[in-house]
Amino acid sequence: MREKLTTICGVCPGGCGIEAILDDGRLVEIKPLQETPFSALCVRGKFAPEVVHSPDRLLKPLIRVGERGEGKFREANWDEALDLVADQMLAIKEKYGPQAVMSHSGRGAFEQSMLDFNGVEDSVASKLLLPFGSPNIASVSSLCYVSFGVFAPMTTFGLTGRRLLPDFENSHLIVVWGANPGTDSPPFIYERILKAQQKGIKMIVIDHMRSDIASRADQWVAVRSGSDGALALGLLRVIINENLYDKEFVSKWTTGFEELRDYVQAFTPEMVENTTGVPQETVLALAREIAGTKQVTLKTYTGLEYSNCGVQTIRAVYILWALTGNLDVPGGLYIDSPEEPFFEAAKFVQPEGVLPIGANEYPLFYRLTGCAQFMEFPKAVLKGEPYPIKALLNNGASILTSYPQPHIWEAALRKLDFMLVIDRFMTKDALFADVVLPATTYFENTSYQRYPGYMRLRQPILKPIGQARNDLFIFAEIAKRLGYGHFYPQNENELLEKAFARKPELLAELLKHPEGVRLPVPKRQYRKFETGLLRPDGLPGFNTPSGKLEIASDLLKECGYDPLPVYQEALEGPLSSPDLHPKYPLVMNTGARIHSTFRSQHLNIPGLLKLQPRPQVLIHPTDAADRNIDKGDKVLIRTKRGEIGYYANVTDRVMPGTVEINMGGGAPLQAPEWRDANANVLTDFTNRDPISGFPVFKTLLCQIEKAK
Ligand SMILES: Nc1nc2c(c(=O)[nH]1)N[C@H]1C(S)=C(S)[C@@H](COP(=O)(O)OP(=O)(O)OC[C@H]3O[C@@H](n4cnc5c(=O)[nH]c(N)nc54)[C@H](O)[C@@H]3O)O[C@H]1N2
Ligand SMILES: Nc1nc2c(c(=O)[nH]1)N[C@H]1C(S)=C(S)[C@@H](COP(=O)(O)OP(=O)(O)OC[C@H]3O[C@@H](n4cnc5c(=O)[nH]c(N)nc54)[C@H](O)[C@@H]3O)O[C@H]1N2
Ligand code: SF4
Ligand SMILES: [Mo]
Repeated sequence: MREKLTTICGVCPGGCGIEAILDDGRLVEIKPLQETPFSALCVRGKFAPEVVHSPDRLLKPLIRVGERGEGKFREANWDEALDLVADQMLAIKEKYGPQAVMSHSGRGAFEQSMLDFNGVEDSVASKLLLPFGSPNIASVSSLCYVSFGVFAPMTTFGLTGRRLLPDFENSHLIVVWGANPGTDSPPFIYERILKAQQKGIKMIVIDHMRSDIASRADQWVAVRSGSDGALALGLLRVIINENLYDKEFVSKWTTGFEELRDYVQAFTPEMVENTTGVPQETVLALAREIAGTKQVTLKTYTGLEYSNCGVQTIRAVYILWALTGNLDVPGGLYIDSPEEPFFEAAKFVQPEGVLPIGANEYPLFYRLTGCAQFMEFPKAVLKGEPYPIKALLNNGASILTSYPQPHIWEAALRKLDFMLVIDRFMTKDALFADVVLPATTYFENTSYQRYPGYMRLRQPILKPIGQARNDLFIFAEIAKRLGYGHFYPQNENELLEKAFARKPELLAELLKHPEGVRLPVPKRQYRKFETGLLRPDGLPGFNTPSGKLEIASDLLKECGYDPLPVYQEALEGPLSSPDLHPKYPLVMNTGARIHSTFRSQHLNIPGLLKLQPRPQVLIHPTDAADRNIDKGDKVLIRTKRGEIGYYANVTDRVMPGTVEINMGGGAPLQAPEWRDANANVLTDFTNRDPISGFPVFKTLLCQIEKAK
């Protein structure tokens, strides 16, 4: 029997509104919903049936019987597996204290109700362990999003990046700097940019590579990766020295301008050209264009996060936007009103007396997220510093493909006393787990999804595959066994009841309108720093320690960092490593998104694999010719840290001397070529942004040769 249901795509947290077509209870097709907001379909969405019904799905709880890493498990029932998890956690607490148990949530833990009930705000780390007594809650925020979304905007404007909305529709110039909405799932921003372009709005893209979005731009500014800080400071120098900035704004609303003016003098057009590869004339023209155009908007993201000065670079770019009069104005970077809390989340209280790991090494990270920096996990497990970690609960993450130098992480996982993995598939991490629990796809779950000004209900359209469960109820079961089950909903009715406790009428309306319901949108108010709308005390200004937009940040200073948005040349790079550069002459970037994968995911889905069967390194024709490499050749990529095999994609989309390497490979279910191609074998565990602790995933040095 064929049926059509209106729902939300359940492959990833993108939340795209779709129509699902089922045949005898099997999902056979999904299509974007027509004429409702937030209805899109990314390339991967079309393959939803293959993901959901993949023969590789985990079907039952598993308990390890072999050695760690060996992959020998026996099937267990849910109660046995969950009891074992709780018993092991309590035994470790008894022996070492609660802080010895750590959690890590990844890119598979972003479902809306998961985030809401886990008390997650800006750092995505589930708070399950706080009532247990451990402060060691961590997440992929240890290497994604918070540099751009929390640290840079909080230290500059006193608000989070979630509230900084590019106003594409009303702008006269769109600058995309270190983001590629063209490959991103979900494709909502991409659609908005394309529509704005159709209206004739100009777009400039600043990227080390001619990405999808760069190829559609009016101008592509090719910058050496990791050197954007110097470019931003160089633009600021032109704008300041040529008096092109908003003087009234500067004098009334900022601190640290004088110091900035002195600091940027070193960033002359010549210096910027030598540092970034952007020609002097382009630096001058770009500065004058941004300052001379009214209503310039900005889209940026991870492209600026992974250098030795990621947080400071993003700050420099934000400051550039503010000084040119583009903050909180129509067509600029709009400051959204804070979201009204949707429902009363459980009150998770930070345990007293013990700091999470990484709090001393990364004080700003701890101060602004309250979480552990997971990059410090191996040290805590392997060396017991600052104290031993003995157990890890890992949900929706693939640590061994995502973090730099997997052998270090593997050693740590091997040494644990207990490890839990919750996933939809058997990951490499799971091979080291004591207990593996099967998670549903969101097609199998009851939930809801909020969008700006819109809301949808997620109604299950399929029975759970095998014995898979919604992650949230797995958390609820663990919490129940630890004595605080009331923090989580224990069944689907309770989930909706609790989530909509403040808005039962909205739930009733959503049940009538599965395609979605519009929410009231507050009227836009601009230049809110003038009217007291940015501060809780209602005074004009910004919600920072000084009350001003902090070009020189008090918070950074207090945490021991330079208060100005200073540039730091890459610690490993063509300008700073005369010893390494001759042997490793190519600048290596990793991890620009591709359509067919989501980080390590979907490299076992035949339809998606067909789109790009092999892991690629993008290399310029001249560099390829120098090495006798042709398109499709197998090549070896080598860094100081390791060597792996990839396939050459010879293309002028990358600049000469630069390569871009796909990430996500390195897990057991993947196609063999990908399974052996873990980009993080090449990256560096110790080379980090000192503020965020994020690893430097771009701008490292490598050599490439044709494989024998
Ligand atoms: N070299 C290099 N490394 C990088 C990056 C880079 O650019 N270069 N990018 C970094 C970035 S931005 C990120 S975010 C991290 C990604 O880091 P991860 O969080 O490890 O992301 P994924 O590889 O997507 O792994 C997510 C896992 O969650 C599982 N999953 C999916 N949905 C669900 C669900 O509903 N429930 C459960 N329980 N599991 C689910 C998937 O099967 C998969 O195993 O990688 C980082 N690593
Ligand atoms: N299909 C798909 N969608 C995804 C993901 C996925 O794996 N697949 N991952 C999701 C995740 S985890 C995240 S965090 C978001 C990220 O979303 P984005 O930040 O938009 O990520 P990318 O698409 O990699 O775009 C980053 C761009 O920055 C450029 N870049 C890299 N280094 C530099 C640099 O030093 N300077 C400049 N100027 N540019 C640089 C890259 O070439 C690339 O074009 O995407 C999400 N969406
Ligand atoms: S971004 Fe793609 S996979 Fe994710 S929800 Fe949307 S259509 Fe589905
Ligand atoms: Mo990410």
